[in-house]
Amino acid sequence: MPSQPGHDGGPVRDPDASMKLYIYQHCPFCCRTLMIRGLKQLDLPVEVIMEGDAETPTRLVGKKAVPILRKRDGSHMTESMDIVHYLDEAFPPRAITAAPVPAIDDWASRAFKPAITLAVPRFTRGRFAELATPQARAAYTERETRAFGDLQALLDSTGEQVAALQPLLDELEGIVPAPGGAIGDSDFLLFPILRSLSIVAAVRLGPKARAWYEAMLQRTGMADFSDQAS
Ligand SMILES: N[C@@H](CCC(=O)N[C@@H](CS)C(=O)NCC(=O)O)C(=O)O
Repeated sequence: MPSQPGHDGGPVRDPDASMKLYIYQHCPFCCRTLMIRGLKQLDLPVEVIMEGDAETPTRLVGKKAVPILRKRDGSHMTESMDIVHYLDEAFPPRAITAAPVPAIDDWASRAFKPAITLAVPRFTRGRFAELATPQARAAYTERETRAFGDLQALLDSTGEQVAALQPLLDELEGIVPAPGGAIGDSDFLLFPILRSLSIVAAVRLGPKARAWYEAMLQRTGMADFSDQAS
């Protein structure tokens, strides 16, 4: 991946070239690792593993899971929040300075499933590098059908699901942090949920959540999925 200029126009750090992040572009857990990469403006190479490619992750970490980080010493680690903390410590100064916000952590634990259930059938039809071949898309669709059931039925019940999500989005308006504040672990739980929801055209964030989300998009330099929302 080419270097991106620092957000302030300044130089971009050039960490040890042996480090590499393996992801799926749609994956909310991988999103956490891309957040820390963006917040710290790390010139850390990113490789997309194809859906259906069990061989690569199994060779690296003994199981089919992303995200994966290849560390400086050439060893590999999994678990998104462990990778976030590892990268934050490996490249000072620390980006994560705020304490966790229990109300956000609790909200995220309740909102994750309904949000991902709305996003997943759309992910299976999305433009993502990990789905670039018919075989990869078929493997992903099969994986998500195993996990979520009939994906077409989920699409057909979008209206009911969005209505059921609305109280959670209303609740978020009362607890979402002000935009631009100090970064904490809770941000890594909240942002991937809202970014996943960007692929769902019928979901409208409240004004406070939208302000926080758009500020975080800018701070991380990340794109979301709103250009392929349906
Ligand atoms: N607890 C893990 C969860 C990671 C996870 O569930 N990743 C999904 C992708 S969204 C995965 O690898 N699924 C297995 C597969 O691809 O078959 C983390 O936070 O990193």
